[in-house]
Amino acid sequence: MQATTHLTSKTQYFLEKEELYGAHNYHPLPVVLSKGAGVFVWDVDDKRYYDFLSGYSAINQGHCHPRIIETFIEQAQRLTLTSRAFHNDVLGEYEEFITKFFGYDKVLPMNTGVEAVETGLKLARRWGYEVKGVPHNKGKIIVCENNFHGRTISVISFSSDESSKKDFGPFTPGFEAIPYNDIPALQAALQDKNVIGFMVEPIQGEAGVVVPDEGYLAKAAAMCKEANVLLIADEIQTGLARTGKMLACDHEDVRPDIVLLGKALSGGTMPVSAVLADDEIMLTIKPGDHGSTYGGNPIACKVAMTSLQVLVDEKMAHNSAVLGAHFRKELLALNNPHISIVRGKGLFNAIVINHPDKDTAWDICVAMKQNGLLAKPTHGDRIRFAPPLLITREQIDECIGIIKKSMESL
Ligand code: IF1
Repeated sequence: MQATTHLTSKTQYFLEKEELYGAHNYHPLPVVLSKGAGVFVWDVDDKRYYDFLSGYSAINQGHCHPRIIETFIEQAQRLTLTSRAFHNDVLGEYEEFITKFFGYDKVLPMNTGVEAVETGLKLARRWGYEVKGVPHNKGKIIVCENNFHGRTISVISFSSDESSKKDFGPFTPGFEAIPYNDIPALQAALQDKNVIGFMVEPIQGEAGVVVPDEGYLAKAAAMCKEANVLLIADEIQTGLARTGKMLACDHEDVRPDIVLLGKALSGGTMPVSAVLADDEIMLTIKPGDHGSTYGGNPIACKVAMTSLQVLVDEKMAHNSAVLGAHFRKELLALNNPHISIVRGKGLFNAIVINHPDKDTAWDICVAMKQNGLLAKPTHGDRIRFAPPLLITREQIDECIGIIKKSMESL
């Protein structure tokens, strides 16, 4: 039975509005937030919480980062959108900035993460037919079981999560799922000459922060190169300092053929995503072949440059690496019998709860909410812990105390 908590009248007021007028496509924790700053958020009763979800890693730089907000306001008062029908004085500056930042020839700017995923798949298919020479409409892209790449019909077509695809068919063909972190399975799949690409999360987020074996990405990259297959890294959640490096692929010095970015590319202010690739791939798309109304808009471009610069200036990748290791060590030191697994990289972590009552993970999150920390279960028995990357060691230690107290309260 899922634990319930006393809700104030203010909280109830907002929950009831959402229940009455909004689609029921989420099951949020019963908390109504109204303010955020750094690692903290406040609810409508002015109660303060540590945010250990960070907008699903879109808020790596912390809530309402002053430099990012200042950039947003400045550009919003100047020019918000030109569409790509005309040029503007921001897009080229941004394209130069981000391509040099990550070391790729070109960028294709989009908005949401799933649009970057769809764009990456279209680029791979275009390259497959026009450069690799795969017979038309015969191209295959390999993905991993338990993936999460977004919620469009094509992307859920290769999901292994029944709840995200049930009764949304018919689905888009041309994808083959193999087990994650399984080199022999990838080797077998790459035998098919019609394979164009391999799309993978360097760490599977939605699956509960599943970290592959050391060397998996490097071996996969080498095998893809050998097979003339594009490695497409979905760094939408693992990228931008979250795992302790600017990109999670950097842990193994892997340079993907296509990099997908989103979420923290805007520091949690607005949807900004990007696809990075070199000319051989990127120039297969010609004028008019692909685009979007808001893709590469001036606010997005300015905000993205500041969001990236903030990660560097405040050494957030280093902080993530150091405090992530400390956080996992302290979680293990709790020696709580209900924590069966602690896993992650940098400040991208999760615990797996082993308890006969399937609502335990939820109940722990409700208890942590009462004690001032917000986190949410994924897949029932896993709790993801992903605070903003500017958190301090003292704050981590306080949060370990909250987690300890909450787990012992059940
Ligand atoms: C929801 C999950 C996380 C992503 C990766 C692409 C996208 C996502 C690796 C698409 C988005 C979000 C979506 C959000 C919850 C959250 C999520 F639980 F759904 F899977 F973070 F793990 N690639 N992930 O993680 O990006 O289009 O959303 O901008 O849909 O509930 P988007």
